[in-house]
Amino acid sequence: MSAFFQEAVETASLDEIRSLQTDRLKKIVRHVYENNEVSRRRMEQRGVGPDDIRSVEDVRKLPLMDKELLRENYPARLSCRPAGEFIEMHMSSGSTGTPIVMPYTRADLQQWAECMARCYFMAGARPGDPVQITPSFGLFNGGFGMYHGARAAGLFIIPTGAGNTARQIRLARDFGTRVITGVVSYGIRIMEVLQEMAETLPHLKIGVFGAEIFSDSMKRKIASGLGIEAFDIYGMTETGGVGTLGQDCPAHNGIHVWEDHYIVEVLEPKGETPVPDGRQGELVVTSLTREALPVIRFRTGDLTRILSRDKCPCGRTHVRIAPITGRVDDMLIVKGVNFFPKQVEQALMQIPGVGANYQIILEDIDGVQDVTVHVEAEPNVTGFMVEKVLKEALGFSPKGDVFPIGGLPRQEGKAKRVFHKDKDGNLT
Ligand code: DLL
Repeated sequence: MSAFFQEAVETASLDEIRSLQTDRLKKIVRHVYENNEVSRRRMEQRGVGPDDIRSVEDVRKLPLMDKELLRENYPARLSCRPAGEFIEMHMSSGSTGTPIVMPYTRADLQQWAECMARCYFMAGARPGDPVQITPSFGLFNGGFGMYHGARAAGLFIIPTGAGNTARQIRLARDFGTRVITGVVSYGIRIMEVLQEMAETLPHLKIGVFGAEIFSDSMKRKIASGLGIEAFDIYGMTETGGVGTLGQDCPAHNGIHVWEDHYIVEVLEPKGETPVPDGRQGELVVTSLTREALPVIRFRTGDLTRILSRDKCPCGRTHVRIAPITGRVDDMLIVKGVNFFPKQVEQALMQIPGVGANYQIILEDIDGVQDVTVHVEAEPNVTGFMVEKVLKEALGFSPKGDVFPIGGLPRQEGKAKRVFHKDKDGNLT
């Protein structure tokens, strides 16, 4: 069987992709302009309309949008279709009050399933393969997106949802799960429980994980701990959910973004100036094929860079971006040093005997930011070893505290890694 779900489009030439993007951009801008008042007004304020869009590059003429705009227009005032056409919705709550809602028409659901099915195929899943879907089935898009995609890819779905890891392992063993999907920290959880139970899952070959920072050393740890090939899947509520923005392929050299469905730009964080290929910036995304709420130049808040626009050894031609470094607002500044939580993860995971759970704790001591890293590890790992590795990686030395494996709290869903400690010692 072919290694591709949709070979013609996944391997289309650069010219073909550009011409498809141009056609689709013209259409989607007209669609949004004609069917949504808020968006039309925003375009008019910028002095641009559908007739000004003649090529992909003209995307730059359009106004940028952010999460705030989506929140202000809760529940669905940015929709371009009447609510009677919605057949599903998902929502992300984030840390501040008003949630962001993404409504789906029938066509939107199909688009999502197609993107997600491509990701499964790219990871090596084939019709009939048992896939265990471990994100929650609810407002979070992870569970349902992986479900819709698995339907389209013809997989055998084991929709376990989140939690009850011992039961997950039992089902994986009894049904021969070949593909497991989840948020990164749940992959870690399964790995730990398997180790505690002294079990292995010989049928398990493929892990599709995302939704959280995923450093290369964490990828290696999960891959060897579960005996699988691990893939990094990307997507977000605003673009239509998990898998819409793509995944890495077996060459593991960047995330292929599905360019027939999305245009990506990398801009200076919070600014408007494009950064050259290879340089890190904020990813900005335009949905080309969504009906209800296509985002136009949406500031994702995620930091990445364009890795390559060349044909990949896997045969695909869609642009590759680097794994996400972190969010624009995630950068920590301690003792004059700027760093991202991902750098801490990358450094910690290189210490033999260190577990996969950690916390970065920031505390204000007399106006000076102090940082302590808590990490789970085997008894042979000391705080001094942790401090030494962090000093090499970051250029300054946070305090390192080692906890036994299982000694740090776990959350369901996305793991929180950075905490602020207040005067009374409470972590928030
Ligand atoms: O997290 C979609 C998803 C579910 C992706 C399951 C992968 C697996 P949201 O809850 O809207 O949607 O959060 C989107 O999560 O802007 C990134 O900051 C982060 N994120 C998603 N995938 C990755 C990844 C889902 N592969 C936000 N690596 C995004 C790093 C990721 N961060």
